[in-house]
Amino acid sequence: MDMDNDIQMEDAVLGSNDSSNINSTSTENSINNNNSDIDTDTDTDQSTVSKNISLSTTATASPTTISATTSPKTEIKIGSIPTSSLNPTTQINTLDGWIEQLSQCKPLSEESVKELCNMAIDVLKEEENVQPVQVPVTICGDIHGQFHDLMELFKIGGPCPDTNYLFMGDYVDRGYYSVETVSYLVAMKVRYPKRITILRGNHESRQITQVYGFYDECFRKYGSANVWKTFTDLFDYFPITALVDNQIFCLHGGLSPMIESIDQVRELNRIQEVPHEGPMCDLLWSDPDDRGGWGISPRGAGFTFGQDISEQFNHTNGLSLIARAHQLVMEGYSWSHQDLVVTIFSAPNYCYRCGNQAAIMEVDENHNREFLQYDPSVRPGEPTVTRKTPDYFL
Ligand SMILES: [Mn+2]
Repeated sequence: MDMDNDIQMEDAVLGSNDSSNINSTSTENSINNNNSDIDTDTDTDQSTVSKNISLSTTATASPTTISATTSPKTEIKIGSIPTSSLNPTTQINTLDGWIEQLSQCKPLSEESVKELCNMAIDVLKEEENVQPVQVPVTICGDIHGQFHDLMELFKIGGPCPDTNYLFMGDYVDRGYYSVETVSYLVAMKVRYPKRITILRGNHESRQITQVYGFYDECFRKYGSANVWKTFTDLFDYFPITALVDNQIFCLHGGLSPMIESIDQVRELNRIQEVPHEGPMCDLLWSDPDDRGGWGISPRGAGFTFGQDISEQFNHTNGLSLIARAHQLVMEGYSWSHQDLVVTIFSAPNYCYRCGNQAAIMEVDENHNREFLQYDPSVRPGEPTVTRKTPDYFL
């Protein structure tokens, strides 16, 4: 069966500084804010990418603590209450209140987002580029602002913190609820830091979110770009990979020709905007491929890597598996490279129209793996149309 030719299997392309490098064959779509349809005009999209390249040059990592300009000796955290001065019980009560509000898909106030992100920086800055994770853990792929499907994920996989979770990035863009989705996951991270791990995806970036929805959603829901800036500043602190029991290497995209060993990932300075090229970029952008060796990625960032590359990397690092996300797969998960690599995608009916199942992967104490697949949650008033191949193609 042929899929619609405008259903795209890749979730983003990156504009480069040289706009002539933008791959003209990329079929990138974006959601039109005014209706549930998807704009399939690639020319429009490429010009949007180009436009935002110049925009993004002004976006740089900013310090998390801003000194009061009037008194250089006193450092004052932005936000109503310096969160470090709250006693633990008050912090937990505050977080539980936020989680309760967010679980009803109601966004936090701008002030609360600021406070939450300051708390999250304190937690995430202590984590490693290769964050160690213990089994049992349930590993999840792209969410892309599909908040109700994230709630369905926790129903299928079991509530956090009873179940440990590892999310492999791409919380924002595409879906209608990026704000609620990323707020919820960050609040859960701060509330249960040892129970949930949230890695960075290629969409957790200033440049990409200006093109694929999160920036516009923040502006629409808060009336300014402040919340977008707060979150994108936080994204710089997200760990870029995780290592489950020294055996399963988890990351959003894939391997890099500049990274042979996991120790080299540990040496990177990750606290920055996702670069346009180089090892950190590749880890968040690359894809496995049927062709051997390294290939040029149609996304305009990262590389494709063949089975020989995966074999060498897993052998060198004593791994049994690379688990990654980043690509739409119709069953929610997909093996490649003779089971050396698995792709997990956790946004069912991606963009409310792709008709795919979602999946998460449970890894138990004995390293047994089980995939749980699920379909979109049903909710009144939301687009539920799934565009399947019209009958006349059959
Ligand atoms: Mn991605």
